[in-house]
Amino acid sequence: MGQEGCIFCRIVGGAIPSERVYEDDFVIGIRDISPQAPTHILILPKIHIASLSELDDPALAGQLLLAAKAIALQEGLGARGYRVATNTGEWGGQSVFHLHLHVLGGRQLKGLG
Ligand code: DGP
Repeated sequence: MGQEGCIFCRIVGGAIPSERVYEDDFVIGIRDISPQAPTHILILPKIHIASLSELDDPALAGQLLLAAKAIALQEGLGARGYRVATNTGEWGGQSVFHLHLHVLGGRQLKGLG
C-alpha cells in the first residue's frame, strides 16, 4: 500500500528501514536520518497525505499531535521542553511530500526562520 515512489510510504510499509520509536493504529514515529537536535523524531501518518494542506481529518490531526506529546515524554523531553513543527510546501521548507511532524529537543532551540 501507499503512494508509489513515496519514501515515507516505503518506510511505513517497512521496505526502507528506519529506527521506529513509536507506533499506533494511525501513525509511526521514527528517528530523523539527519537530526537537527539531540532528539529529532518524525511522526508520519500511515496513510499517504502530501502535507498539512491536504489534511482534513480532525481525528488524524489529533492523533498526530498527541503522538508528538507521547513521544516527547517517552524521549524524556517533558521537563525541559521541545518543539513540534511541520514544514509545508516549497516556502515552508518541505522536502518529503508525505505529511510529518518534527519533534525536536535535547538542546535550547532558537527562533524559527
Ligand atoms: P522536511 O524537510 O520537513 O520535509 O523533512 C524531511 C525530513 O526527513 C528531513 O529532516 C530528513 C528526513 N528524512 C529524509 N529521508 C529520510 C529517510 O530515509 N529516513 C529517515 N529516518 N529520515 C529521512
